[in-house]
Amino acid sequence: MQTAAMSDAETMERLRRIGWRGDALPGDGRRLARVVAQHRAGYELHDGASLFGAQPDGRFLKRGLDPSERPVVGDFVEVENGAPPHIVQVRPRRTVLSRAAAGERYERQLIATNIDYVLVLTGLDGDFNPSRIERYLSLIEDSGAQPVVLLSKLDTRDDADELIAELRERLPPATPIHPLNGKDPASATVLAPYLKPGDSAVLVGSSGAGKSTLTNTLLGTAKMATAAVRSRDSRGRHTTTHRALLSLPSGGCLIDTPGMRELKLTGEENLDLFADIEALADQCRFADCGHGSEPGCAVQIALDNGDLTPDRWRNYLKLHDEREEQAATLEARLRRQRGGRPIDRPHSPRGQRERD
Ligand SMILES: Nc1nc2c(ncn2[C@@H]2O[C@H](COP(=O)(O)OP(=O)(O)OP(=O)(O)O)[C@@H](O)[C@H]2O)c(=O)[nH]1
Ligand SMILES: [Mg+2]
Ligand SMILES: [Zn+2]
Repeated sequence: MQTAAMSDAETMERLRRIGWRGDALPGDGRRLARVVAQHRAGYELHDGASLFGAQPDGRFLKRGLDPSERPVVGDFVEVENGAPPHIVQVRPRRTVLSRAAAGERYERQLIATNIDYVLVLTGLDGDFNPSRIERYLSLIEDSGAQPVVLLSKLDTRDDADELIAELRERLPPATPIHPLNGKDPASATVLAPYLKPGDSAVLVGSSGAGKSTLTNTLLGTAKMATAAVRSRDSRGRHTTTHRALLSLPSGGCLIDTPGMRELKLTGEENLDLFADIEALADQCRFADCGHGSEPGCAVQIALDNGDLTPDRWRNYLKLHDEREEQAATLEARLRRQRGGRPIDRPHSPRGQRERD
């Protein structure tokens, strides 16, 4: 039995290197592996020793199954050997980053799981947009992971300091902000605290922000394809089409993702990011203040004296309304589910292109 115990310890050690934090290993001849990619043809898994292909068990393909119950990149899964090996179970997720899927129907789409940090990458070119960064931070709030704001293309402009100062003023003091040149390894060393052995981070941001460029710099090889942005508006060309989890020389794991066009709130956000604005609104003279021309409106006073910027106020209102609307849709859906009536949701094919 001692050999088996030794090999369990070795297995555990290997899994820890790819981000596993749990204790119990599966029995029944199953093994544990992490989802590193998902394609039309199936999943790519890594067990800490080698990369292999696998298919999902039939129950993951069942019509009407909540998509969040299917294996996604970042998941630790139990695999049964076979030709091909197949995924039989998804282990409970430590953290989950999700958004609502674009479109009319309410559906939660998972971006990555079991991650410690979400690296929100924005270019200091035409991509720069504090409201979009706030939207990302709102989505990250209940993921369980820590947000880190990265500003790429520092090398391309001389007035970057102003933009960075504007953003620093606007975001919570505890949220780190790192300007960098994603092509320069020396510049990327600021990320070391988020990519320690066994840590996992996911890179998110618009197409063309430089996610794959930074991934390649951290890897030390040009593994991910990159492409120049349109000069007119700094927009990317959706070069990355699938999420990919990579092991870095630092010992950390990094997930590169396709640029996201739409970042819809799920309805479960707290908007803690704007707690100061909510506290302010509580101080208005009238409890039902519309924050327009009412006398004694604390929001108007803050806007007038510059304590609150109009752009941040507008973004708060927008995110607040969207959250309310999404929360109502979510609630209605849960009610329908409780009523036991079938939910009208067509089967979504596996391994869809993830760009949207
Ligand atoms: N000068 C400079 N160029 C950068 C930097 N980061 C990225 N780029 C360039 O920006 C362009 C887009 O970079 P990608 O890495 O392909 O962007 P992406 O975020 O992966 O885009 P998608 O895969 O489409 O989501 C490429 O031409 C990069 O060389 C940077 O820090 N400085
Ligand atoms: Mg890319
Ligand atoms: Zn008011």
